[in-house]
Amino acid sequence: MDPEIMTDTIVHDHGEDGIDRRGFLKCMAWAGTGALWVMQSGVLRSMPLTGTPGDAAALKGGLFFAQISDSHIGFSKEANPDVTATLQAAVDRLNGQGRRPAFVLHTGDISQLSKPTEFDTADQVIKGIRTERVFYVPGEHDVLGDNGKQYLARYGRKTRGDGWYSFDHSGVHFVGLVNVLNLKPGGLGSLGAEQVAWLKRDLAGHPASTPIVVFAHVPLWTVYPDWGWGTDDSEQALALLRRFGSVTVLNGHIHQVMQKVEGNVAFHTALSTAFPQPAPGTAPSPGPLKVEPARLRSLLGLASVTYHQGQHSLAIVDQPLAPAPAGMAAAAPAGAQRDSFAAGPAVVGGARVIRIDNFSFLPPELHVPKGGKVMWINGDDVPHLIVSADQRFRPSSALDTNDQYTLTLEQPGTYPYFCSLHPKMTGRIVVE
Ligand SMILES: [Cu+2]
Repeated sequence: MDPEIMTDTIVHDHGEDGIDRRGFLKCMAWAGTGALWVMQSGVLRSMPLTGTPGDAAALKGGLFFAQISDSHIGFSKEANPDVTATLQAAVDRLNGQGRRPAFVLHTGDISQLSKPTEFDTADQVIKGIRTERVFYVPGEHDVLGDNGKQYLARYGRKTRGDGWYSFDHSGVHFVGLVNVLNLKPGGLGSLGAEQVAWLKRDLAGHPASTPIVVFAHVPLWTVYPDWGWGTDDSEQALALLRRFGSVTVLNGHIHQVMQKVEGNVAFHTALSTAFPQPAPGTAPSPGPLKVEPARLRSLLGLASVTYHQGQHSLAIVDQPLAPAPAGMAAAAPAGAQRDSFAAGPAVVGGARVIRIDNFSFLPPELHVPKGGKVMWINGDDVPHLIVSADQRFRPSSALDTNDQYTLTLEQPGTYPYFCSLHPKMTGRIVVE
C-alpha cells in the first residue's frame, strides 16, 4: 500500500470539537471510488478497491454482513424523486456480489414520515435481500408522532426499552442502540440513562478480547454539532467500550461516509440509499442535496463488513450504487443556492407567521398580543415537528414541506419551543 495514501486517509481527532474536516473530505473522496477499510489493532488502514484478486481474498472467509441506511421511503423531492428505486438498486448490488451477507443492519430512517405505507414499501424491497435476517435501529423519521410505538411493533419485537438490543454472531458481540427519542431542546441525539445502564450490564459479561460492533442511527461521535450530528451522552457509552480491544461503531443519519479512529474504537458512517447531504459546514443547513442526476447514484450506496476470526479486524467496504461519472468528483459538492423562503408575508389568515427555513425558525423570537394566532410554515425539504419545551401547548404533527401548524396562545408569557426531530432548532414566542 502506498504509505502516502495511508497517511492521507487516517483521521485522528486532535481538535477540541472532535472534528478534523480536512481528513473527512479526503475520506469522502476515497469512499466515492470504493475503498477497503481495515481496522487492525486500533489502526485504520485503507486502500482503493481495484477489483484485483487481492480484494476478493479480503472479502472471502470470516463473517460477512452489510449495512443499509437512510432509505427515507416516501421522500419524493427533487434530490431523488424515486427513493424506492435506489433502495432496490442497493438490494440488487448486495445480491449481485457473489457472497450472501449473514445478516443486514439497517441503521434507521427506513421511512420519511413514519407512514405505514412507507414502512410497507420498505419491507417489500428489503425482503428481496438474500440474507438470513435484517436488524434495525430507528432513525428520527421512523418515530414521528408516536414516540416510536409503530416502529417497535414492526421492527422492535424482543428488544429492550425503546428498542435497544444485542446479539452475538461468529464471536462478535453486536449492540443496537436507539438515540433518536426523548431529545432535549438545543441538544443532539440522546441515549438516556436507562439505555446506558442496560449497556453496562450487557457488556459486563464479555471479556475485553470480544470484538464489539455498535450500531445506531445518529453518529455516536461528534461529527458536527451545529447540525445536530452527534449524541449528547455518547461519551458515557464509549467509556464502557474503551476496555475492549476492537470496537467498531456504525452509524447513518448524515448520508455520507466519514470515519475516525480513537484508541481501539473505529467510527464509520454509511451512505444513504435515498439522497446525499452536504459536507459539514459547506451549506446553510443539512438536508437533501440536489446533484446532477448522472451523479446521484455515485453518492448513494451501502457498506459491506467482513470480520476474520482471530485476526481481530473488521474490514468495511463502502459501495456506491454506481461509479462517479467520468470528470465528476465523487465527493459531495457545496450546497446549491436555494430561493429564500423567509421573505413571505408576516401575517397569513390573521396569524403571525414563523417560517421554517434551512433548519431555522424565522423570526427566532415572535411577539404576539394575548389571544394572538401563530402559524408555523415549513419551507424545508425535510419534516419538522414543533414541541413546547415546557409542555405548555400541544405539539404539531410532523410538518412536511409547506405544511402549517396554527396555535392560539391565551396566557401572557414566554413560550420556548423546539423541533423534536432536530432539537438544535429552537425558538420562542412572547405573548404580551
Ligand atoms: Cu426539525
